[in-house]
Amino acid sequence: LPGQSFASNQPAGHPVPSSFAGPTSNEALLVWVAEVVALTTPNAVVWINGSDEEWAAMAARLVDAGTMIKLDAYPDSYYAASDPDDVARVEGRTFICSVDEKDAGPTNNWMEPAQMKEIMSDLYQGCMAGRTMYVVPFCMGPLDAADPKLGVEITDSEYVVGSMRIMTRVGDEALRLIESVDTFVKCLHSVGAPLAPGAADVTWPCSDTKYITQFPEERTIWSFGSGYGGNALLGKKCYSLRIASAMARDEGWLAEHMLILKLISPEGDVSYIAAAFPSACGKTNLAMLEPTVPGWKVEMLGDDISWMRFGGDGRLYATNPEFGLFGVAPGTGWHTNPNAMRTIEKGNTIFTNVARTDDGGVWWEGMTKQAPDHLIDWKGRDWTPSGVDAQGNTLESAGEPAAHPNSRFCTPITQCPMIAPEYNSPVGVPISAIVFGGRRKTTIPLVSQARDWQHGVFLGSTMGSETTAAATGQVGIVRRDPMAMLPFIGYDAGDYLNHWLEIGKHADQAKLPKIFYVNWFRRDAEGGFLWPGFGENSRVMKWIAERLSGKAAAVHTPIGLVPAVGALDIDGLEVDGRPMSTEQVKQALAVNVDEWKKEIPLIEEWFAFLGETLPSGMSDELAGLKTRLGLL
Ligand code: GTP
Ligand code: SPV
Ligand code: MN
Repeated sequence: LPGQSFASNQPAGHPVPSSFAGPTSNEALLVWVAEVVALTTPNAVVWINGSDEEWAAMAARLVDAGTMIKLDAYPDSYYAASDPDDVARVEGRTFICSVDEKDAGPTNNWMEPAQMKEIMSDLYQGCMAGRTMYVVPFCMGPLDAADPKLGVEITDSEYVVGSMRIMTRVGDEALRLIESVDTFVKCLHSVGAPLAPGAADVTWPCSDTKYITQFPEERTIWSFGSGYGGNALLGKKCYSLRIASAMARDEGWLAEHMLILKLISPEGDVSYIAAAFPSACGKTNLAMLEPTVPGWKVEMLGDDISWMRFGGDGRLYATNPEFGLFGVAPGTGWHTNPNAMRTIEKGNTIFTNVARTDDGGVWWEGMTKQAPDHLIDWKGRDWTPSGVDAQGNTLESAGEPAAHPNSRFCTPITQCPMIAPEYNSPVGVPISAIVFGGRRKTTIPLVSQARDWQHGVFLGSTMGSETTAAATGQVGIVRRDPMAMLPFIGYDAGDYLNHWLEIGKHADQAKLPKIFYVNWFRRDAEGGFLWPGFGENSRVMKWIAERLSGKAAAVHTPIGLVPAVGALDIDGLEVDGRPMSTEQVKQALAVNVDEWKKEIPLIEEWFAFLGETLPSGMSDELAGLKTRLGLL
């Protein structure tokens, strides 16, 4: 089979081996499945129908094979440990293979589509030997959407099937839609570890060679070599952000790395808010916020991805394309995110790279203040808080965290006790505020508001954040992460910012969401967090809601509007059991001109890197900021 033509649109009538015919009459799908079978040579092909019985049988086989461990502490929950070298997204191996190099822009890796297909077709050749190939039809977003976004993931990983089943709407209903709509995104995934006849399998097959590749013009995804999260669950970042952002540019909507929440005031006023924070910077936690401010309530609609389009009334409506939560485990506990704990407790969860307790439960750093006396760490080794065993011998795991910093829980969104009843609405919810936020030790105040849409786009475009364990590479380095989308923009970043400006221009200005910028992660001189975060972030959300309703006061600063003295409700706010001092609140909110003067060259360097597609509106905003800081 010539690698080049494989998975491109084949003329009808291409011979389909009858044994792979499958439960569909969709010719394009059957042809594609047959082509992948011929290329990857699996032992068997299984079409996933999405039923509970199907998963029960599959999970039982996975437990028998040692791929997953059944957890006694929660119903129908499983534990998987990845290969220690396959623990996060691999941005360096992620490509946007647009036809034209300039359409990938300076922020993406690029290779000519034909060249990439040749390389990957060689890798795919026979790569499923000895394994079962699964065909997973899925729908991103509600099945009754006017324009359902469909996909089919072909994968040789049972872990991927089990996770896709939680994260997306999988199975027969999606397949029926694929038949009637007749357009779907082809998502090809292999762990890249063929099994020789009679050879023993490992618990987490993967390959040292990894490629995560998007072909935006063809709306096609090819992934090879990794079984982990965003590398392998192709409905998530590859489809719903990289491919969807290119669709959204063409069709006039937004595909964003954002949570969606519903904020309800004591009077019952509702604001829907979307917020973009980079990976492992607080989306899941804010989405499940349990307010400490009396009378305020939050409900969750999504924790990672938001698709937003204008409704007939001129407002921007958001839907969550996902159906599950793939949340960061470390830091999640009853004192930080009780709603996540309640969601997990209900079961039906796949945990990856967490630690296991002696009673068949799970643990990770931050779940409880005190670690249990004994754990099996994510590498399968004995672990104790002291690093010594009962005999006084130092353990191999000593000094290491018990759970990987990017360990995750994968759990159905419907189990979340504070999910908004309208989460499954095919039209979505009207967004009143968009919040950007990074992880910054300095400079960025707790909260500020953009003066207008263009200024808000500027704030998002210049956002910096410390890197986290969600992607491989060094952690804690401040990098620019526009709208928290740096690793997920499926086209040129300057064009992306221009698309944001266009969205603002085409709308009724009064109906556009107001834009805010937050930072939960500012530090004091001793390195401690200035702001207690988590439930206390409701104080910031309250200020945002009251800005929308015109109730809260703000003062102009060179960087935007910040809460006026007394406008942020800090009534009863305590840190470590003591009232938070007004001095500390001031420090969290401070706009420090000297810090901002240091930020300017970083923004200039970033804008220069973006190059000639950077919209002039962004340079205008930068010049305005410099003027206000007294630098021009
Ligand atoms: P992805 O799923 O990777 O996109 O991440 P996310 O943005 O959903 O991040 P998540 O909410 O899972 O938070 C990541 C880490 O940040 C966890 O360890 C949290 O405990 C921590 N975190 C979240 N909110 C706060 C906060 O308000 N203050 C502090 N100090 N830490 C927080
Ligand atoms: C992220 O890294 O932003 C995630 C996890 O949400 S992953 O699915 O791996 O992309
Ligand atoms: Mn994410």
